[in-house]
Amino acid sequence: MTSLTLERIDLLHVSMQLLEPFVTSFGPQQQRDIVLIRVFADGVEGWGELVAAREPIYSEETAITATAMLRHHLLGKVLGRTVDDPRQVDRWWAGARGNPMAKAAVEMAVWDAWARASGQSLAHLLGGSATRAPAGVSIGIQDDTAALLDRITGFVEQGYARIKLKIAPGRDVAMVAAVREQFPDIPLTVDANSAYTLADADHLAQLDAFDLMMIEQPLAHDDIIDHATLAPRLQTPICLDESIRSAGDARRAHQLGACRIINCKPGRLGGYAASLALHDWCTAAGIPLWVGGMLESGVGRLHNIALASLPGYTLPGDISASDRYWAADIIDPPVRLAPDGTVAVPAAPGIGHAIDPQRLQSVLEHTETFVP
Ligand code: NPQ
Ligand code: MG
Repeated sequence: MTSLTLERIDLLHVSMQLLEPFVTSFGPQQQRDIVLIRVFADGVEGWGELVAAREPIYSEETAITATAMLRHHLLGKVLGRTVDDPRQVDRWWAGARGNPMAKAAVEMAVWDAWARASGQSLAHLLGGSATRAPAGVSIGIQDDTAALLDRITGFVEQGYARIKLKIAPGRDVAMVAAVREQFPDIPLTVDANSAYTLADADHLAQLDAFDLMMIEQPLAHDDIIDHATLAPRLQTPICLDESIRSAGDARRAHQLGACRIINCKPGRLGGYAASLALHDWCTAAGIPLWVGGMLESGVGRLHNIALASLPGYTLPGDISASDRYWAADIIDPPVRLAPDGTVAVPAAPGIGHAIDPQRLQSVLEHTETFVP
């Protein structure tokens, strides 16, 4: 296959209720307003997912701002164009700064369309070769430690390869100590989502006693320099999430000693071109990577799993099964966790699972269609 012309792009506005509120240092989230992107190109469809939250909590983008950017600034740069290589899409955004989640949603849909049109899995198109990927689970802040221990027991019984706890001031050292006492051997990490400052360095160092794989984003969402000051005061490796928005950020963070591990969320990076650049740079520099999660529907979930098949993704990702978040996912079949703690990397063309039309209809609020 040599080219695809982007004839039409739909924005499908869906609203999905999480099985349970997901509580982080940002506060509780119960409803996901998800915008799915469907591109039509030469008889194939491609699907992407806009991962911005309803409120500007994780980053400045929201479902509303990202949709406005698509309508007014971004879709016009791609509609009607012919792709010879899916890497081109990222270059078409030149001149439009920021808004990585909006850009990623469309770019990823084009990669899916390209993979389907060329009869290959998205994982293969991206350069991945793993057929299964280890899945971790991220557990929100619970009402009390007993409830947390209960949740962990359930996920450990399901076989998850790694447990991640959300921490915040007042819900950290004692809570992690109780978890470690009950689960001495599970691979365990914590994610602070920027809830601390450098003044908490001695307090955070108490977490060194619990053999954590990493502490994720302890300091400000846009900081690299203070993380470099914190890092030598902790034995626990720092993983950066929010503050790595490009391969260049990874290079700068590495140079300063701000982190030893990075998670990649294609939405945060602006899509696959940037995610592949991050992957290649981190692999060359010896920085372990894992794929993060944004409480995606099955569409975004399958994109994340395809990315996790690349060789640099050596740590379990937040690529949980569909039933971690949804009573019924919009993909058919849903993503399932195997007892060995892995999920399958689909081998079928594109993202590899069908969209369930009835399920989609039941969560769809409205559709916008754009043509050149
Ligand atoms: C993280 N995700 O790694 C994020 C944070 C996060 C699975 O822990 C709505 C949309 C609410 C995206 C809450 C996980 C969210 C969100 C938290 C992302 O930091
Ligand atoms: Mg995180």
